Amino acid sequence: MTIQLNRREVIALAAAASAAAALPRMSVAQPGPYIPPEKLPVFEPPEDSKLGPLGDLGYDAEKKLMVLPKLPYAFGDLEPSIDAETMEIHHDRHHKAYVDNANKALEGSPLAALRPDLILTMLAGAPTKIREKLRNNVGGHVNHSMFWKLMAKPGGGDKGDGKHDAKVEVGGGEPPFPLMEAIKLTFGSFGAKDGFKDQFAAAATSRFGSGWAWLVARDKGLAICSTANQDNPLMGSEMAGCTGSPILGLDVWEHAYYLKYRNKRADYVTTWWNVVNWSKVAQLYAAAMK
Ligand code: MN3
Repeated sequence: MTIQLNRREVIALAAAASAAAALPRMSVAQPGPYIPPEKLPVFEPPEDSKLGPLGDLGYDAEKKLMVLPKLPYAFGDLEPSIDAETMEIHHDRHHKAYVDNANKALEGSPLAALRPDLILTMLAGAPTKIREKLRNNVGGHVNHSMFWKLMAKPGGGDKGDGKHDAKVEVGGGEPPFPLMEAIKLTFGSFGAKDGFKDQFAAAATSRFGSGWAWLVARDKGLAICSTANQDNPLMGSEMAGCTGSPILGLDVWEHAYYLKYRNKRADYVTTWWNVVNWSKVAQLYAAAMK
């Protein structure tokens, strides 16, 4: 028999499991204190993480399983910014490992009934036994699912000049209105010295070790930040050191660039601008501003 849980029941179950796991360990004979259900902490994930415009982030709702999403382009399409071999290993091996390990961690957990992006929003309330595994692997899964969709074959960007088929997503160029105006307002300029691109690149290159650089929308404005490992701003500032709705993310783990760029992370960041899918970033921005 399959037990169908509604959203509220999933949340209550996760909270109960978390509270139980958080209880101090006692000797075997002593039962832990009873916590009445109404006293259990409630971790309420929002209806939407604002990542809706990205579509499926690699989740099979029927089977309640994370799945490796197909790339929206061929391995070699992002060359010369990112080489085909790096893309293949990054997607087929690294991302797949996050998916497999996320499913392993979620086995038997009511959290498996939630979309991966929503799991991130309520990670602080996840049972301590699996929290770090979810942090690393559901985090890794969402981060990479986002990353692939926020890039496109270089093409100068869709500037609305009629030279591009709107259905064909193109990388590079500049953000469309009104995101461009918001970027200029917040960071001074888009591409001029010390403007947005420089500030984002600084976040990417100064992240020590493995992590991500992010452009997030929060409080009706924009901010740049970076997170360690596979943390995502959706996890909140306490856990990720950064909060907001992520609208652009750059993977700065060595596996993302080392084959082609070796230790030159800054060069990888510089050429990465040529594959950024600004129309997708703009859609995330619009969703976050609602
Ligand atoms: Mn990666």
